[in-house]
Amino acid sequence: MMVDWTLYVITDRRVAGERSILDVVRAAIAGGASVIQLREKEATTREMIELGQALHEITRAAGIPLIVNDRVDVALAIDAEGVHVGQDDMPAAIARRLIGPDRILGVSARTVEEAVQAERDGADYLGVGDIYGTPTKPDAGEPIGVAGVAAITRAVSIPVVGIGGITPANAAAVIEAGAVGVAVISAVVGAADPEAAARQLRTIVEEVKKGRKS
Ligand code: TZP
Ligand code: MG
Repeated sequence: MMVDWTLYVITDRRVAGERSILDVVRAAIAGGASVIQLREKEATTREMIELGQALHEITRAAGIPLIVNDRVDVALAIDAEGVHVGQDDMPAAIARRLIGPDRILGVSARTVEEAVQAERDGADYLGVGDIYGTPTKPDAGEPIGVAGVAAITRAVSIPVVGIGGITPANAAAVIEAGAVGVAVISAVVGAADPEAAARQLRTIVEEVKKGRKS
């Protein structure tokens, strides 16, 4: 599956607040989100499945992939296009074995060493960060900055998506450092107007990518 990594939007019901996360995701897609990740750290398994099925209907209709954070079982149960594992989750090589060759495998990396190992273990793409310091993941560690992103993009040949504290003000630098897209929670899910926020981020990323090609 060819994936457009430009704007990768990650769910968080807590950040969505009073609003329905499904409505927020619909708006994000209308604004140009090209990948959706189901990431709900405080949901029960049953809630993950139900939310995942509802999200999958929306992403399928839009023709974009749904990736499930952490939970290989949930990804398989809802027939999601992919799964994303962190360094404390199921080892990437085992996740790859369980999901098979065709589903997308994403791995979080914050160092060159982790990135190279993830590529070897069968990752299709990397989520690299925390880049700028995030309000959303308390255990994200010290921000790695765009220099960290550049070092990793030089070391691997799979696509790198930047994550962590990304906003319209700092997104361009992530792409200039070699990432193919930006992954965000707050900047879209927490925005007053998620559709407009997504559109703005997408435009910024596309502008930098256009300049890189010519
Ligand atoms: N991994 C590294 S930073 C982060 C994750 C899941 C949170 C990103 O959220 P935000 O609100 O876009 O900074
Ligand atoms: Mg994880």
